[in-house]
Amino acid sequence: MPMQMGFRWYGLGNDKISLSDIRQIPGVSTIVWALHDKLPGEIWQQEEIEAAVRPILDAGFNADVVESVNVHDDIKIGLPSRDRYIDNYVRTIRNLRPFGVKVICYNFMPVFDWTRSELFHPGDDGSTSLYYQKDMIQDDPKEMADYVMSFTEKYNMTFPGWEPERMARLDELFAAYRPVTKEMLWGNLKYFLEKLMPVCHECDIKMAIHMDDPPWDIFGLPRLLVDEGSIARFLEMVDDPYNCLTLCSGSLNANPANNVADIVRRHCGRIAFAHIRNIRHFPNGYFAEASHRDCDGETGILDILRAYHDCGFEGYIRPDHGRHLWDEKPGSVRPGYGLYDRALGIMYMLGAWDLMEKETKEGR
Ligand code: DNO
Repeated sequence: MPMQMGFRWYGLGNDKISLSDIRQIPGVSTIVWALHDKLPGEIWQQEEIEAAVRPILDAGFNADVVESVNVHDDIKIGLPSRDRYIDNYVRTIRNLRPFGVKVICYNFMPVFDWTRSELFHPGDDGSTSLYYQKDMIQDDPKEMADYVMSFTEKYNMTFPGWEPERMARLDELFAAYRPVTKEMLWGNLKYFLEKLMPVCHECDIKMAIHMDDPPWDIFGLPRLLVDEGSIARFLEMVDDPYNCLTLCSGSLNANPANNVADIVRRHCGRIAFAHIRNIRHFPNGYFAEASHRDCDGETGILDILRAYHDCGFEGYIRPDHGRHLWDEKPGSVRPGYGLYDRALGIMYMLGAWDLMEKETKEGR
């Protein structure tokens, strides 16, 4: 099975981009989807899955990758109630099986998913992108959470991992996570995955953990998947072919010490899903998200693609966040998930990939 190109789509009525728009981007076979109105811990029912997947299949795509089935906080915290939520997760996996789902992307970050200080930061060329200003994400999570939530309220959109129901209980959540050390979080992740592996085998569905974004502790909350060492620990901890990675180049390379191409070469067999994103670093430690073109950032996009190609990567790949271009403004586009820059990113990746394929075929 060759590598398959995916595009993240938020669903009918929830994404301004249409499936027919995506159809016109060359090379996309997979729609990366989810039930975006589900809270972490809820069971995804078959009728709901069917309603979400039907238009995707009808438009000629596969729906092989779900991003995300979010993990309930009680599982991450390790509360006795976790078993009930793990049972729900198992039932969701079983319900996804008849629709041909092959990979579930999820994360194990406490409280917040990805974290940024600015959603539409202007670049030199007039585009905007997600931006991280270190000193704004330090002591008090309220300011950042208020900024993100005021955006979602103003423009009437939800972000996965930023459910208003959870954000309204921020103090309570922080208090619940306070006793959870990094080692306890590792233990809770192991417990969760060990319970899931049998059903993953039964359903032929891989669990693919997303890297922590950014890859360091924030607001005193521990974060696990941050570098090569922690990735190796994760894979050994539950050493099972269904325990896999969503290797996100941008998340990892927010720490410039992470060489993503090396990590790909070391762990390619366990990467089920690749997120490709380029980061531009500033000397003060701030970073912005850049176009996928190698020289527009420091992530090493071409080396990463070559590493995947050399390893014979057969998983799913998608452009990750793009910049917002042309008419894409706050409210008309989800931060990071516009149409244009992700489409350009796909063409860049496929250009490099096709050339490598051609060279291999011709023995060059
Ligand atoms: C950011 C995404 C993440 C990812 C989750 C997976 O845009 O890459 O939000 O979907 O962490 O659970």
